[in-house]
Amino acid sequence: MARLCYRKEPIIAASGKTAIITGVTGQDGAYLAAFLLNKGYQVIGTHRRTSSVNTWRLQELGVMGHPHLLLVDFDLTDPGSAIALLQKFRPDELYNLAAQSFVGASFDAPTTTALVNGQGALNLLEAVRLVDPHIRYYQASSSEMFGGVGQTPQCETTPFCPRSPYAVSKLFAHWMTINYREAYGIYAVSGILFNHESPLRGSEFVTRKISNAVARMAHGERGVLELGNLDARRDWGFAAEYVEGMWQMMQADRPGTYVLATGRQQTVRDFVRMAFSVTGISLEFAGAAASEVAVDVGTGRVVASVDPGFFRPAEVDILVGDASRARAELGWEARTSVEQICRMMVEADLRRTYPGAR
Ligand code: NDP
Ligand code: GDR
Repeated sequence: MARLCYRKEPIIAASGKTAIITGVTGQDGAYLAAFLLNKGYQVIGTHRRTSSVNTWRLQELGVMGHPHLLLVDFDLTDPGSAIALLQKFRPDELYNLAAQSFVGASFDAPTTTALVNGQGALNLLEAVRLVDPHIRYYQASSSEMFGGVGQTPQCETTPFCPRSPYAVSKLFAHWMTINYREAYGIYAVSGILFNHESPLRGSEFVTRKISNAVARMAHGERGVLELGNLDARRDWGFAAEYVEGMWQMMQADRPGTYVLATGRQQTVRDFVRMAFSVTGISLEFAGAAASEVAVDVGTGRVVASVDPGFFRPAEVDILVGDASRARAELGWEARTSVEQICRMMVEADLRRTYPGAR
């Protein structure tokens, strides 16, 4: 049962290495926990204190109850708690994945976003410096930091141009990571990851919102999928491969900054078309910008439409990455295409919506 994870003390794992993952209940946290457990790590996963911890992803990956996984509550915004966490567990590696990660929400909650994403990272870096500067630190940086730069593809030397409170908060954490590396010799790496998706993606993000709606409609639910900017272009990779890249960055001889991306770009409209095609529906798009709709060619029914309420105050039009450095120095490469990811997500949602479906 799930409560097995709430042991008071960890059991020493096979590799003898201990990793702390903040945000273990999120998409990447769950994949990374599974990956590290498989490598023989002792994993301490932190989550925020709530009345009921959100463990569905860890359960889907079958790692809840693993003897080498310990879940602990931790407040990222409290500097003393960061110090206590490291003093207690003395990890070899610390992966800071916890964040207010929804760009759209960061416009409504800029201060919380700054505190959790920005100061939270600084709290951990300070704790590393004070408790044990040999702890290796991974910072979950984001392609959103490139924002409106305009130049494509984006790589480690591309200038930043953040376009949301989320992106600004991540840029603060990114520069702090580099600063702690340079000023104190801490092994602190920053992974600038482009969008990565999976069946474990949160349902507010556009790919999962789409796969979820497609699955519901395939099972007969009526309704229209309402979306924001269909012209936004993103570089979508598979989350399970990106967490491997995080680990590879932490094993390199020297700490650095790395972009992980596929190098391909699609529009949100492309993803909508792809997702519906998994259930055999072909779409035709009609109308312009704020009033665009997607029509099921077979039935003539409108299945998706643009709702300007989902537009962001400042949009990022195009993000597409160049992961050459990661390929050359780490041997990391994205292997799964966006078409495969999209199919995987729709099929998982079909199963979840009506268990027993394919
Ligand atoms: P998720 O949103 O799936 O997970 C975020 C995690 O952070 C969850 O465990 C969540 O907990 C936790 N969290 C949220 N708010 C707080 C808070 N106030 N205090 C403590 N913990 C909190 O994100 P992903 O797994 O997709 O992303 C992981 C990291 O990588 C994030 O930092 C994200 O910004 C960054 N990133 C993600 C990319 C992507 O495409 N997925 C690309 C680039 C960077 P709870 O479960 O309780 O909500
Ligand atoms: P993003 O992901 O903002 O890139 O951040 P999201 O899936 O939210 O948006 C991608 C693009 O789709 C457009 N869009 C919509 N987005 C959402 N969520 N809902 C809609 O209805 C909708 N319609 C169109 C958005 O405007 C945007 O252009 C993700 C997060 O994981 C971040 O934490 C991470 O840092 C970046 O990816 C890289």
